[in-house]
Order: sequence, then structure tokens, then C-alpha cells
Amino acid sequence: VNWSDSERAIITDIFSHMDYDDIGPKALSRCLIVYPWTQRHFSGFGNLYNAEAILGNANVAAHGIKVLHGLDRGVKNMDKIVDAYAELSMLHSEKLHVDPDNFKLLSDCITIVVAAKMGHAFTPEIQGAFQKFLAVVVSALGKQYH
Ligand code: HEG
Repeated sequence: VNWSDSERAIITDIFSHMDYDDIGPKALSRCLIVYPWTQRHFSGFGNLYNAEAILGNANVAAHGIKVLHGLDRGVKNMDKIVDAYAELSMLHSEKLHVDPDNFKLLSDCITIVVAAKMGHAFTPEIQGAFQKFLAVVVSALGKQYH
């Protein structure tokens, strides 16, 4: 993957201002509500009966923050993203059995929540760089599946 200077600057900038504690819970809960089959991996998280329960679930919120911080290794290793996600890819494949299609769904939820927060500042150029970054991470997360 080739990154232009402007793409690198945009990614660094977005993550340096990222409000993990806000965006993480919103993105994961949105994923669980919009794509309810993703709930099957979180049966240990307690009440996920409806949107309100999911939005108010502290386990979902905590895991959302953890997952969003999972993007940090990509930001710090933009030139070796596949290596940076080898271990997480193995975990999601071999141990958690998460269908890799779901990575894309969660990444789209992250995009939507970041866009809603940034408003007009989320220009097409910024969206392009951000979605490119997420697409590379999603692809890397799928690399250890066979
Ligand atoms: Mg995953 C654990 C990152 C998508 C289900 N996920 C984790 C962990 C990280 C992470 C950093 C903690 C790993 C550890 O404890 O060592 N996840 C991560 C990223 C993305 C992603 C970056 C995609 C952008 N995860 C994802 C999706 C699902 C899922 C789509 C299910 C639909 N993740 C999942 C589960 C766990 C993790 C079930 C273990 C939760 C637990 O039991 O604590």
C-alpha cells in the first residue's frame, strides 16, 4: 500500500484528536444494532435485547473502546499493516471465529460515527484517506483466515 504525505497527515491528525471513549462505544453499539448477527460473539456481555439496552451496556462500551484502540497499531505501523495485525487476525479467526465480513461492517460504523462527530470537517478528501486506512486494516485482519 502506498500512502501519500497528505493521507499520512490526515490519518495522524484524525487519531491524534480521536475521542476513543465516545467513538468506540458508539461505533460498536451501532454495529450490534444495525447488524444484529454480530451480537452472537458477545453473549457474555449481558443484556443486548434492544437498541436501548445495547447503547446502555457497559461491557459493549468498554469493548468498543478496546476495539477502537486496536486501530492504533495500524496508525503507528502504516508501512507494515499486515504484520501489525497478524496476531489480531489469528485471534479473530482461530479463537473467536468472527466472520471476516464483519470487520468491514464495523469499520463502516466507525466511519459513520466519526463523520457525525466531525461534521463539515469530514471532507471527501478526509473520508477517502480514512476509509482507505480502514480498508487496509480490514484486509490485514482477514489475512490469517484460511
Ligand atoms: Mg475484535 C477482541 C480489535 C472487529 C469480536 N478485538 C478484540 C481485541 C481487539 C480487537 C484489540 C482485544 C484482543 C485481546 O484481548 O488481545 N476487532 C478489533 C478490530 C476490529 C475488530 C480492530 C475491526 C475494526 N471484533 C471485531 C468484530 C467482531 C469482533 C467485527 C465481531 C462481530 N473482538 C471480538 C471478540 C473479542 C474481540 C468477541 C473478544 C472479546 C472478549 O471476550 O473480551
